[in-house]
Amino acid sequence: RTRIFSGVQPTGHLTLGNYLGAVRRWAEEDQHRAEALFCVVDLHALTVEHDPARVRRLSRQAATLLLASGLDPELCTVFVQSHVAEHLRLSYLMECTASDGEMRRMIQYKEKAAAQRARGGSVRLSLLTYPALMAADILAYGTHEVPVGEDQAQHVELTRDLAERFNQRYGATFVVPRTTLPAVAARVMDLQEPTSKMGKSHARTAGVISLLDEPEVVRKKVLRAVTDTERDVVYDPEQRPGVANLLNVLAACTGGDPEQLAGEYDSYGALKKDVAEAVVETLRPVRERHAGLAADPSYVDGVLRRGAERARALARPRVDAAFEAVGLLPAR
Ligand code: AQP
Repeated sequence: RTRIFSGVQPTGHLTLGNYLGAVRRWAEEDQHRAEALFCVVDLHALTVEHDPARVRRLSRQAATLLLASGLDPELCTVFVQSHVAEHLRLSYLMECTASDGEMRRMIQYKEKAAAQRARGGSVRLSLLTYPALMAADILAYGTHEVPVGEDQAQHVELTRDLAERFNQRYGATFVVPRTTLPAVAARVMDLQEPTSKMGKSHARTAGVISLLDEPEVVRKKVLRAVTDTERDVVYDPEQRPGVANLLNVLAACTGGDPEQLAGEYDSYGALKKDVAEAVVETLRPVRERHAGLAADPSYVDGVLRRGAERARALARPRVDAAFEAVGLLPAR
């Protein structure tokens, strides 16, 4: 059976970008057609400056939001990365497989390291080695498909390279996984800065829609989205990224096609109004289910405990085999 793995970092409140780019597909498609594992990747949240209490709170919130988004623990496995030690064990073998040059070439590393330095902070070594842990997350489960947004595609490509290299050196151990991207909204852009992706750790939230934003807040953010000085509505991501982003979001929420939708509008005002309502309606069930689940943290804890048990049982034999393959003496 096809196996699917993906994750989300508890570095902020989940955004519309996370939802349209990844989480919605996990719930609507992936969990129904494959053996799927979805993970709150809390160890990755430690690669940048962090506040322990906040990471803890956001980890639980992310798990709750995954369930609120429709992940069904009867259909898939939902768990927290740090609960399954196999990720860290295998991560070290991935560090022994990758070169420092290929880590330094990662766009996310370059961007986040530059931002960290610009703030006068130092760059954690784990930010550089992040893709090794991500490769371990994926490869530990014999994953075939990794449903992510476009920004993570480069890391999955590196994971493929590492899997192939490991298999070649030490014998067939890992499945070589592939990325799956959504048809539209693979990269939702910040509403205030439509040339940057909408990110959950952005300090300025005016351009970021959180899954838990009240409808009024969503409307205000969409109506204030930056467009351009043209008047006609045309789908042109290169020249007119703000409008293209709104059309992509509308298409993703309504199941339409962004170019075709452009033809249906003759003003930005009308387009924004429809985008705002489409987003509010898309997020409404998530917000409602979240309220119920957040009131029952012991249910969420139980899901995560069972999820971690299942994940551990799936990962352990493959990680043990990898340890043996590289020449480590098995513990008997
Ligand atoms: N703007 C986006 N558009 C489409 N997909 C997106 N994803 C993230 N942002 C967008 C996808 O959501 C999944 C979970 O993201 P993540 O938590 O693993 O990592 P991220 O890409 O680092 O997310 P953020 O929100 O931008 O966090 P920060 O600000 O910390 O970098 C992934 O599949 C991702 O592709």
